Amino acid sequence: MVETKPIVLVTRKLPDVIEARLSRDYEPRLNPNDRLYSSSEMIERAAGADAILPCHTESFSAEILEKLPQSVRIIANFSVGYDHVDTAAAKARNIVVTNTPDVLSDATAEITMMLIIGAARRASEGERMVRAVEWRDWSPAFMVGTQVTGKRLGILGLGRVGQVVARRARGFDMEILYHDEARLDPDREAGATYFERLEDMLPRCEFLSLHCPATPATRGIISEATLAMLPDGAILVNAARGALVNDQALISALKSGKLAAAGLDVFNNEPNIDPEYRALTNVFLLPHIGSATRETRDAMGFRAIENLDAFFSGSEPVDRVA
Ligand code: 8YV
Repeated sequence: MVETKPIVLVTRKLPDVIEARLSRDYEPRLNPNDRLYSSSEMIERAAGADAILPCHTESFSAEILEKLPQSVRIIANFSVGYDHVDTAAAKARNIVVTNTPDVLSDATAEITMMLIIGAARRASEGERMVRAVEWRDWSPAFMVGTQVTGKRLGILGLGRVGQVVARRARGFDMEILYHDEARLDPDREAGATYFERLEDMLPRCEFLSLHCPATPATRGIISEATLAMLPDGAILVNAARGALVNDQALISALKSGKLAAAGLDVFNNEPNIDPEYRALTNVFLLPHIGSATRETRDAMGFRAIENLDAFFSGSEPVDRVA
């Protein structure tokens, strides 16, 4: 008897090795040209599919989930963040949702360190100046930035990525402070100082790095009020989600000099970011590439497939989030 393979709608072009593995055990509907599907196109393409393997670029709001064909039983995300999925609505429709934690922590922590150093040492400004043939001389005051070594780094959300960032930052002799919903056990805390209240930590943060998910409780957590609590000349970095930040508040703090600089890999409304960021010299900008290494993208794909394998073999996917 020939067993039918589950049909998986793959919304984006994935690494070849992942698509090959999917083709072995599933009937994938691939997107070889990596065209961004509109929601209605995605819904159409999902007709008869058992699973969807999307990226954070696809939205699964309650309205979209409502319109998905009944055949779809699992959304196995190729991402650790799942703020693009309304998990309550997925549960209500009996659709299992999984993510890909752990495998992208190192890559995202690398980008975070790049943001910290790039923002502090004025990497964008310097790079642009050299390329534009505007580098004319040198003086003791030329391109002076903020030293990273030995500074206090506040981490908002000491989860998987936050803990790796803390380890890497300790390599720069940084002192680690953190705020999270609850204090971690001493092993994972590794000497970091816990603050139960964010407002108690912020005044001590020479650097602040965001590593919490975007949820109703954290959206816009970086606001005029919280930015005002940072010491003058602090540096903010964000490799988590743009939704954590109120753009107008951050842009004002960068313009006024309240913040010396910011390093941003994620934004509200990507890729159509607030255009004011582009004109600021004290912000180091990257296009959401936290997990963009060959090793990590492969690992994310395999992790998503592990979740599909578990689901279709009747076990509980290890990364089930809804
Ligand atoms: C990915 C991310 O590039 O995994 C996440 O949550 O933000 C990124 O690292 C993207 O989400 C892949 O879908």
